[in-house]
Amino acid sequence: MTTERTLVLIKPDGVARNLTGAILARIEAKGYSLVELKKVDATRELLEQHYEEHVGKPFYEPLVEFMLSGPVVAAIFEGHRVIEGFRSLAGTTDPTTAAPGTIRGDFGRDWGLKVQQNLVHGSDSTDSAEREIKIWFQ
Ligand code: DAT
Ligand code: MG
Repeated sequence: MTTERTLVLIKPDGVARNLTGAILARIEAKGYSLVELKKVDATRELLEQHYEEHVGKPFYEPLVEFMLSGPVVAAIFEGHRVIEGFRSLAGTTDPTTAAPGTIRGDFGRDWGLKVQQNLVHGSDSTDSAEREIKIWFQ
């Protein structure tokens, strides 16, 4: 068994709606362990690194503005296959159609803005988890 780690962010919409506890509880209830947790006011520099794969896309600037609109909660969770396990728990990117039972499907919807306000971020591979954990927890 290999213990894997992932970076989870509760985005400004999740924090502003007081869903931090509910979201963390779902991750713990699935069986993953909290390793680190902090509330952060992200900077543009930090977000440029975090979202470097999306630079130049039409939603990039609205995404960065959204992530700067309020505090974020950053967490590291650990467990066997936690990267894909958390992505499954989070649901697909568009919260309108994310499956019921997922975090995005149960708590999110489209607010008619240029960016999907979808409550959470989770690393999508072991490489991005390692990279993102370094960015948020140096
Ligand atoms: P995910 O967060 O599911 O990994 P992603 O990495 O492709 O999705 O995109 C990062 C974030 O950017 C995503 O959580 C919400 C926003 N986003 C992605 N695609 C979008 C689109 N077509 N329109 C608006 N916002 C989008
Ligand atoms: Mg992504």
